[in-house]
Amino acid sequence: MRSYLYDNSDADQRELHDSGVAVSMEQLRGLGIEYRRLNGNTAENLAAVEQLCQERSYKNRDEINISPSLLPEYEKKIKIFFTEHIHEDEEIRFVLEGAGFFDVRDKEDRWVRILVEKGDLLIVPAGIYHRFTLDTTNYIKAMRLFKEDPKWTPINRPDADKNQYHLAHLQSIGVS
Ligand code: KMT
Ligand code: NI
Repeated sequence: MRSYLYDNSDADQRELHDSGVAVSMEQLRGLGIEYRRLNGNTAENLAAVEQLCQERSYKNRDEINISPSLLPEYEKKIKIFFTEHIHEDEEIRFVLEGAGFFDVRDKEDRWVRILVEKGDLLIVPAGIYHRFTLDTTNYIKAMRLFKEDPKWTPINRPDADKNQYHLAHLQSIGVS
């Protein structure tokens, strides 16, 4: 995991877009982002995932393979993932293979780019504007954790500007 301010250049979304300004774990926590590094063996990692699910009452999980050949309707999905949106539930992702970028909005509404790689578990809070892209290797395999009834429907900007989960998120990070 590595995070930094996005450079806002017009280059391919899959490039690093590293502005050179690092964003610390502390700053990420200030945005409501949680992060765990799971670098044990498969059994140890699964045990850690089980524990997290118990703590948060998560009942279900699945695995998604994102690559041009593995994901049905790849082009369409990639566009949806990279369109700025919120969810009314947190988004927990554990990277099993490959890599990708989650971009999240900071307190000044700038993009913070978070590189996630194998072994990284990221919790994106409900209500935060974000988006996702693969990197130039074009492959990620991730476990998605969800409650019984996940509210994962993306709500795009600006439709979510007045959404109660978005407003609650802004208040929780001290912006409102
Ligand atoms: C999402 O909701 O943006 C995703 O599930 C992205 C793929 S998971 C690495
Ligand atoms: Ni999302």
